[in-house]
Amino acid sequence: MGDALHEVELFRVRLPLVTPFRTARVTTAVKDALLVRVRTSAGIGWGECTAQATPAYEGETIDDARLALRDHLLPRAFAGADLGDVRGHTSARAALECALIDARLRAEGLSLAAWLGASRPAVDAGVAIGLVADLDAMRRIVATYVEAGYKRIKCKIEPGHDVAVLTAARAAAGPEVLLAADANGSYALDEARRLFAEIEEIDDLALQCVEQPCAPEALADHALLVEQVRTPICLDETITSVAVAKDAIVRCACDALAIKVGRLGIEAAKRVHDTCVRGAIDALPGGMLETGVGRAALLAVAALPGFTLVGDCSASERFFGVDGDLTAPFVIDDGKLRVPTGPGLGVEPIPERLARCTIARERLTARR
Ligand code: OSB
Ligand code: MG
Repeated sequence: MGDALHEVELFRVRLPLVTPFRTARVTTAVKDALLVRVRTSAGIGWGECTAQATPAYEGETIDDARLALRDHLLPRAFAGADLGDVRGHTSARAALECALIDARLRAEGLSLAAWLGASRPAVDAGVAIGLVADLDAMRRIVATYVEAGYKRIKCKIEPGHDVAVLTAARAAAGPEVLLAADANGSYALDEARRLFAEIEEIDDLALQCVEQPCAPEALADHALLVEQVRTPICLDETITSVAVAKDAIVRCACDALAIKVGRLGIEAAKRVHDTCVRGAIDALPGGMLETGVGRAALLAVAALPGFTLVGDCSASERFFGVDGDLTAPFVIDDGKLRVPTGPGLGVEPIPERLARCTIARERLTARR
């Protein structure tokens, strides 16, 4: 961004979740995040590191991200040096990038969405539902979200808990709502083939897509599935960089991409979006259980025109309860979430909430 970086504060926050969120790989009972607050020559900016507490979804954890920031990324950033010689640690880097962009755009009075050239005033709301043992309970949850106006319901699935989950969700959701499945890479290729054979036999299931059926590195397996099944395949975990996104597209390993701004960073997310547009590949905005800080960045990016599919943009209440988010809550209105219009992210943590949720805090400067 060109601005001199003076000081960084890292806030490790912990927010209670309204209900535990179970995927094929991990159950999240409380939401941990690392907020990055920068002070630059332009002013103050915020970013959220969306790495999770455990390495079940991606290798990089919150603790990894903190050390990568403290020991590698921030010393370079304080020195005004390029970050290009640090490999990986994309979530740590993304949080810092977001905070620097936020500070710059606040100084310019420009919203992140406007800066990105994203002009949708609001984004269609979609919600993710964790695995629940009791299908009757799941039907009630689905009905609640449909009632709230969500346009897309994404059900977590795993081998052994898939077809019944999706059938119950479709029955509760009715025919209008988009229904998707997210396997979080939990199927071997032959298991995935059986899954698609079964779901494609059920009339009216009409899945929008299945997210990440096989392992993140299994590009060849996903390419086979794209060739052999009718249901659209969406890659999530696989998409760690612009180059990998291009690779997945040229190898025909996906019909759609879930673009995670928290993981890729704002500029790379925009570039993956542009790659999807050029390659005529569908894209959806992917969530990471963000607090309001990360959710603001997610919505600004999701306002870009190449997001052709409804993704994971849900209201603050979904995960944190009515007044549980760190920022003023994002609310669902007529099936949509408004894209912030204020300068930068357009939101910031409410000081008392932040203080209440912070479990560790450290201040880093150029001289340590
Ligand atoms: O696989 O899409 C995923 C949450 C954390 C990490 C990975 C994923 C998810 C979700 C929730 O599915 C999406 C959301 O934030 O609504
Ligand atoms: Mg996913």
